[in-house]
Order: sequence, then structure tokens, then C-alpha cells
Amino acid sequence: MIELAPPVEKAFLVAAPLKGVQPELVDEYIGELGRLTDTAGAVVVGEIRQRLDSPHPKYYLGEGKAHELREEATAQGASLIIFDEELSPAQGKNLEKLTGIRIMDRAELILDIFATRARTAEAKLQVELAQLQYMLPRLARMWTHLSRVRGGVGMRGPGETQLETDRRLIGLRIARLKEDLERVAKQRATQRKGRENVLQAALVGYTNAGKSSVLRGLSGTDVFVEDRLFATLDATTRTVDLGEGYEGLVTDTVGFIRKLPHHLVASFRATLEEAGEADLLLHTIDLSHPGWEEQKQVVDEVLAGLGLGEKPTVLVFNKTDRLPHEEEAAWRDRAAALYEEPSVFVSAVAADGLEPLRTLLREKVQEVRAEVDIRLPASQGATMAEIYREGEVLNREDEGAVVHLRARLPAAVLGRLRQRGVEVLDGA
Ligand SMILES: Nc1nc2c(ncn2[C@@H]2O[C@H](COP(=O)(O)OP(=O)(O)OP(=O)(O)O)[C@@H](O)[C@H]2O)c(=O)[nH]1
Ligand SMILES: [Mg+2]
Repeated sequence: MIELAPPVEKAFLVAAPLKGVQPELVDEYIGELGRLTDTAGAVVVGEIRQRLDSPHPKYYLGEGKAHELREEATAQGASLIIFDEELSPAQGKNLEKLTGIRIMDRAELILDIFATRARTAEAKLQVELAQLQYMLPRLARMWTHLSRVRGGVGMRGPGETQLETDRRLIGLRIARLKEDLERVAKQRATQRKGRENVLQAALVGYTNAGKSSVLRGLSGTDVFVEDRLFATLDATTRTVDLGEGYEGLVTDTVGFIRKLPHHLVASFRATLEEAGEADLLLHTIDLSHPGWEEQKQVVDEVLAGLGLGEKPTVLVFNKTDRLPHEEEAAWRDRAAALYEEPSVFVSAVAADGLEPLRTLLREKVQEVRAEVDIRLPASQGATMAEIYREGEVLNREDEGAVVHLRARLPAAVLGRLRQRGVEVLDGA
């Protein structure tokens, strides 16, 4: 963990993109790495870049560049070197030996941020699991300062080295964490029951896109918002007033980022299950960010990896208040034309800036079909026809002059029926 207390850690950044990556993107990658470093509580004291045809096995960087890194990082008094690229366990070990400075890669940095920010028990379990899984293949590097000695009566099997013992213990801990997470996931599933007849939407998107701000604005409740990466780690669900008497449930989720460590994605599956259960994904995009198109692509890829690529999705283009006023219409047209998904343009901070989204959600609620039991006098032919036309009749029993229907119907139709005095019972 990075110490927040003084002396503040001084971090030296390294970007080694492959040739062919556009220079503006490299600027953005390293800018984002700087923001991650800042979020972790360290200060950036310098950076170095190298374009590579392919990573070198020994130091990731070329030999000469690696020596340059040692000199510059030492000159700046760096206590930490952070690579934007994922290093193999061997590369990390070699670089640490060469520079005498602690080496981290982007994945490790993100894991560290998650570790310091996890608040709920579930988030903590998920982060610990991801960290252990990341650590396991890198244990050898972490143990280089110790000789592989035997010892510790009762802790290890015969002939085991310290390294093997640690591996075994970590393996056990991982298994235990997985069990605990499974239990939490089951509890969640139970909590979700009974929500079936309500529209559930989940906010997903790149970190800092404004998901929590959108939920705060929609629900009028206090949701934690911060201009830092990964402000939110837990799924929070709020009831949202959609106007005209309609309500829906909206869930806020953890943000995504490029090169998200895959252990972390896997560990957060339980939290993201909330998104999996949703009827609708609200993919929130910071339209004022110069790299929003690439951010959207990253989010699409993570969603696809989670098996959520085919979910009904609305693109929520946020922060429109930040666009240059005279260009706003052109931006909107361009953004909307790029994708197949329906889109809305909102601002989570401007007055009434979220109304387009609220309206869209209300329309969706009106489309949601609830399963109900209806009792109706057989003489009401017109109403009967309406039910058959607008919904799906699952079962029908004629009991003399009364017809008993089990049907799926849009909320709007149910409202009309109830207004007319038809007996409608929630079929859940
Ligand atoms: N100008 C402007 N700023 C916004 C808008 N929406 C969010 N922000 C700001 O953007 C920053 C990030 O907002 P959050 O709501 O925390 O973003 P998030 O997507 O939940 O981020 P993570 O939880 O970190 O993934 C905060 O400083 C917000 O005040 C908007 O519509 N306009
Ligand atoms: Mg958030």
C-alpha cells in the first residue's frame, strides 16, 4: 500500500507503447496514469517514454532505456517507478534489481487504489481476492530479499520452501474468499427478489464519466461523487421518481478503465451482477472528455467480457454543460450518428439537465410488462380484447360469468384497467 502520510511517495512514470499507437493517445495514457498515481496519493516527479516494436523480455524497455530510467528516476529521488504496461513477474524483478527502486505496473496501481477505497465488506473481499491472485505468480519477486529457508514448525509440509508455503496459504485464502463472496452474492439475489415488476436500470461506464452524479441528480439523494478515478466501488441502488406517478430502480456501479486488471474484473463480478440483473444499461459517457470514443470502446469490451454485451443499452452522453455552446448541436449529431443504441444528452449538474433521461426511463417503465392476475366479467368484451391485443395472456379460466386471466401487460395498460375498476392482482 502506498503511504498517504508524509513523506509522500515520489513516482516516476514509464510509458512504452508499441509503435503505431497515436501520439495523442500516448499523451492521454500517461495523463491517465498520472491521475491514477495522484488518486493513490503519490506525486509524479518525472516520466520517460519509449516506442517499442515489441516488449523486451528482460526489462520490457530496451537495455539502454532501462539504464536511462535508473539514472533519471534516481536523480529525481523517486521511491517508486510505475509502468503503464503490464510487466511479467520476471521483468518486474529485473527492473527492481537494476534500479534499486520499487516497481509497479498499472494493474498493481489500480489494485492499490481499490484497496484503499473499498468501504463495504463485499468490496474489501473482492479487492483482497484480486490482489492475492495478482500476487501469486509474483511471489518469487517479493521473496528475493529472503533466502528460501525452512522453518516455522507446524506451518509447512516436509521439505517445503518458504515460497511454497506462502503459495499454499495464499491458495487457501483465495478459496476461502471465493466462498465468502459466493455467500454475499446469494444474499444479494434474495434481496433482489420481489423487485421483478419494477424497471431496473444500471449505470455503467468509464470511471469519472459522472455515473454517481447522474444517480444523485435523478434520485435527489446523496450519492458519493468525487473528481477522482474510482470514487465508487460498490453497487448502490436508489428509487427514482420518473414523473407522472412512475418509479424505477437505478443502480450505480464501479467504473471501468483501460487495461483494467482482469483479476479485478473477475472479482467484481458479484457487484456487477447488479448490472447483469438490470433490464437496461445506462452507458454513461463524458462527452466533454477528448478521449470519450476510446473510453466507450473500452467499456464495451469490458461489458462484452462480462457477458453483458447484448443487454438493452441507452447511451447517456453526460457533461453537455461543458461543451462549447455554439458547437453543441454538431457534437450531438455526430455522437448520435456513430452508434446504433438510442442516446440521450444530459448534464448531471445543470438545472433540469437530466430530464431527457428521466423521460426516457419513464417510457421504458411504461413498456415493462408485469405478470398479473385479472378477474373480469365475461361481458366486458372490449376490455378482454384490449388485454389480448396489448399484452400476452398466459392462462385463462372461465368461471361462469367471470373470466380469470393470468397475463403480462405493460404498466400503462394496467393503469388504464385499474382506473376502469377492473380487478388486477399483482401476480408476483
Ligand atoms: N460539468 C459537469 N461535471 C460533471 C457532470 N457529471 C459529473 N461531473 C463531475 O465529474 C466528476 C466525476 O463524477 P462522478 O459522478 O463521481 O463520476 P463516476 O462516473 O461516478 O466516477 P467513478 O465512481 O469514479 O467511476 C465529479 O467532479 C462531478 O462533479 C456534468 O454533467 N457536468
Ligand atoms: Mg461513481
